[in-house]
Amino acid sequence: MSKVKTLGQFIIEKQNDFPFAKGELSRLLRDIGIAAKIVHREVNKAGLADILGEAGETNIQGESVKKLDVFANEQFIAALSVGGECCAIASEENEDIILVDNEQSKNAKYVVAMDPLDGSSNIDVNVSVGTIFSIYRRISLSGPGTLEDFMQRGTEQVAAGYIIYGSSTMLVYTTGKGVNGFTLDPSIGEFCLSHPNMQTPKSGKTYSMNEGNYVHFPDGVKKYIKYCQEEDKPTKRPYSSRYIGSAVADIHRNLITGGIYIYPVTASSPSGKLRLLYECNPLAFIIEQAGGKATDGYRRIMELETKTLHQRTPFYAGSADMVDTACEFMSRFSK
Ligand code: P6P
Repeated sequence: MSKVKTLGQFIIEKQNDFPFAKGELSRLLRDIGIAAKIVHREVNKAGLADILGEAGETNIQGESVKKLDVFANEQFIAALSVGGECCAIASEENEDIILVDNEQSKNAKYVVAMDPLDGSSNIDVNVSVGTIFSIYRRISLSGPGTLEDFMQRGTEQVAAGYIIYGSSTMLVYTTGKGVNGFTLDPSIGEFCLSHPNMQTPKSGKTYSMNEGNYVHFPDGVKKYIKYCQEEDKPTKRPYSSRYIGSAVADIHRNLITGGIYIYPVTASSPSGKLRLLYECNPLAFIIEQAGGKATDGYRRIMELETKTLHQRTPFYAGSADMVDTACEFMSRFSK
């Protein structure tokens, strides 16, 4: 056990990196870790729906069974509310912000934006899914949080992370001083440091996108796909196409092995599909901190103006050299 460093130990240790830290952010990250363990437990038995009951029905214990994204949303809201360090929450599952109005929370320093269970349609086929979170300092001075507290650029994020519920459950986060990954050891119920100081390769051999939308892709993306498929040994092409349909899983794989994830504008998603506030900005923060890049095809994701809670954006993210090449194609062929 002596070699194992738990998430809690790591957070406290790193708290000293912030001279004025009084522990609020540390407690906020701890609260997220607690909810992640509860969601992990439910995600990992989702396949037992026949026994446990389908969403919207009651299980053999007579309890109502919730859809897992609803369950995950409730767990993260509960953990953040009880923890007292967050005054408002924005969630993919909720149209409007959720005010945390208990005595301790309403003057808390932070707000949290999250996608509680991204890719949840994959649950039924046992494919990895994830939670994405983004933490900002509030702009409003005191009292209940406000919508304005969330209308900040990604560069203002204090911390960001994701939890991937896959062959193992991992929590990966950054506070702006590098990226660290923790793997849940269910035997002790702790996230343990397994991927210290994660750095993504400058280039890779994987491109991830839903090529089923090819006919509606911008010309720059079409040209980039053909570039990925050309034979060229010096640049290790052709690349491999790997697309899981769960951004956290695709981004996590590409973060480790190198690669690029692209969700461009399409006919059904003319502004892109992914959400700026609680998907693209937090993933971009992590990817940049690991040495990668994240753009909308032209501009740095984290510099885009956040105008609405559920605003969508095209997303080109991953190994720096691959994102640069894809954006060159966009500049040349899709001005
Ligand atoms: P499509 C999941 O719904 C998600 O938001 C991302 O996690 C994933 O990469 C993408 O949408 C999949 O979308 O249109 O390819 O099925």
